[in-house]
Amino acid sequence: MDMPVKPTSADPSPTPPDTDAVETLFALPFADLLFRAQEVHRRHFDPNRIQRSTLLSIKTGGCSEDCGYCSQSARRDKETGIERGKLLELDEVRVAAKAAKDKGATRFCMGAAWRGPKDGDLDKVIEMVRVVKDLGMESCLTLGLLGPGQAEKLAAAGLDYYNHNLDTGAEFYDRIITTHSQQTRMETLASVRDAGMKICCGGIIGMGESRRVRAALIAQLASMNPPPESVPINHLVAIPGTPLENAPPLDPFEFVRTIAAARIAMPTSWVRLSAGRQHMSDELQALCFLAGANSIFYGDKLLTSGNPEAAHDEALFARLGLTGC
Ligand code: SAM
Ligand code: DTB
Ligand code: SF4
Repeated sequence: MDMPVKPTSADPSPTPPDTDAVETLFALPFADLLFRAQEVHRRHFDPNRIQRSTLLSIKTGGCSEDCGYCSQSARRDKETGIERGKLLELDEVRVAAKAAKDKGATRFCMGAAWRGPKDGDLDKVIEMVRVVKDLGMESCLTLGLLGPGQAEKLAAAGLDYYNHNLDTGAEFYDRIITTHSQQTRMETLASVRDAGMKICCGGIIGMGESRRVRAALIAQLASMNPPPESVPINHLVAIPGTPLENAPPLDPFEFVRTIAAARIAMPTSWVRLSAGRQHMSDELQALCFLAGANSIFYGDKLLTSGNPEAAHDEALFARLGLTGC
């Protein structure tokens, strides 16, 4: 039977759950939580189809911000060994996007280690968006905070998605990042929405936050009106030299619970099993798909860290009867 791969409007989303309600989901017996997530997932998506996005770092390192998980902050490039790069040339982007398309990715996401783009840089990035669109792929950018008029320029260039994560629950935010507030990120998200683009917004799990903080993050994402079309759930990649290199290990089932809670709270969003897959077993990834994840980053690199080889993902898809979309 053919199942819809796009959200349907037949079943309007109920009132989004608040933090208490999401915490109640987290506390369900594992089998009950996964059953609930599967029910919701199957109502809106084909459970056997997974969207694939490929990432490219178009400007690496030297960032002014102090996000505790990130290898690209200028404050610790000696400790992380990340070399500062210049903005990539258009041809480098074209070659990488074409290779991603040939491997089966349908969206190409370009990330820059900036607090936010300067207007001159934005013009160059807009040319990159055109290159991606000309290849027939969906485009996504993550450039940091946007200034006045910048979201409109990106929308006018045809950008499909802007990625800007809330990263963690509001009450935990200043334990991880001090150089900007979560509120400023909400303002950028509002400007992206007002300009008419789709939003990709999620967070990172495994930074030493409590379950309550994880539930608050999911509730905050679900309360956006409308919720983000794409919700990346990253597992912290504990990068040597960053303040979070020794973050306490997370119970893998707690990560699966977070995916399930995101799926139930945001029934029609694409939930992406994002950073951290390189350290996950195939079995754990399969549980994440059962919990309602239906998108991945695909290709052997994220921004500065590794990701499973495309051939490995293809083999996993074949073993699980999954196909791309
Ligand atoms: N500078 C821009 C910004 O901060 O929005 C764009 C690039 S930034 C690297 C994009 C996202 O990558 C972050 O918001 C964070 O969620 C994720 N990220 C960065 N480092 C990570 C890590 N070590 N583990 C998991 N996710 C990470
Ligand atoms: C997102 O939520 N995760 C991606 C993308 N959006 C930009 C980034 C993951 C970065 C993982 C660490 C690294 O490779 O430096
Ligand atoms: Fe800079 Fe983004 Fe890394 Fe924060 S997450 S240090 S803003 S590149």
